[in-house]
Amino acid sequence: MSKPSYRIITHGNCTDGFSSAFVVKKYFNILFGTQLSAQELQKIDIWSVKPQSLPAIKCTAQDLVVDLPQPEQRVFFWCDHHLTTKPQGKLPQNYFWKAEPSCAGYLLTLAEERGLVMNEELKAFKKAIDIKDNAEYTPKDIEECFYAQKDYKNPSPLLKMHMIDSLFDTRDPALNEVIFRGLLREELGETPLSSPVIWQLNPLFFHRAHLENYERWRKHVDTYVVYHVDIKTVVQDDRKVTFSKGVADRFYVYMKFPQASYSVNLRYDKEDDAVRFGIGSNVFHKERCKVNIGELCREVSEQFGSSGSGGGHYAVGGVSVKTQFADKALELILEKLKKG
Ligand SMILES: [Mn+2]
Repeated sequence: MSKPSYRIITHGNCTDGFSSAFVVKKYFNILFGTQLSAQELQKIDIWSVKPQSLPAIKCTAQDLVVDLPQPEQRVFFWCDHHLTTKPQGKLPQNYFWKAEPSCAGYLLTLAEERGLVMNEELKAFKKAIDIKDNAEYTPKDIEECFYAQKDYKNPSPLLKMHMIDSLFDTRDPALNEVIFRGLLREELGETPLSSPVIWQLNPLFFHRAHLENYERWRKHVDTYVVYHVDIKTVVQDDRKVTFSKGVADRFYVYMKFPQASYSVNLRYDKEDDAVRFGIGSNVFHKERCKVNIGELCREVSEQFGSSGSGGGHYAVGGVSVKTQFADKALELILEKLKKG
């Protein structure tokens, strides 16, 4: 009888989702005490999905679900770190949840408990993905990762993770998916920072395009972004413009309005006929965040969206609401942020 073939289901289009799948595949034998051969490890399939699409997948007992909500079916392994997926009560064996900065970092900790030796590269990778997924940037980090640099001779691990992210954060969803899954299906190095298959694609080209797109976006957003002094909140309502330019730089508003506590952005999502909200607290001043934004997003989704369409972390979150309720949802969000 052939051994079961495993499948890793991870958060698509996301560096932490990518890194989580990477860690699980690379350190599979350490994590699970198995002795799969290189060939068997190679056969592990990788799926990338949006959190809201997970229920549509029929998961099996050979699935490993990472950086995503708990699936309905019993799976081989589940690991997440989002506040909104916090489980109630005791978890079954091989299920893990902890409020860690990143899922990939949490997985590395689990692997370390099972014998993985954290060398310098692994530590640098963990630190970078923790900063990136939990938005723990300093203004200097932002300067390095979101604005063009004089040269790229010595990129920091954090900048390298941004370059990798640029590979599957292009404006072409099909390309993103092909690259995201394709890279993870190849033979992996110790971490993404040193995986030959990733660097063969020359991420710097993708990153430079990304930076150019950030610049176009910043110039365009300057024409309609609004700062509400009384709520200390920046509102970027993309419904006000008929087109978008470039690629969103989600930290720009805090470079432009350093006095802000929160920012809210909203855009119409044609594909789902819904309005997608992103809410965040000032990334450089998280101490100003007095509202549990992940909770707020969940609340908003229950009132104006569908359950499961909203969530996130304490200081950042997202929610999708029905188009006709978008103004009401914005009103509620601003009211809550004002009180907070
Ligand atoms: Mn994550």
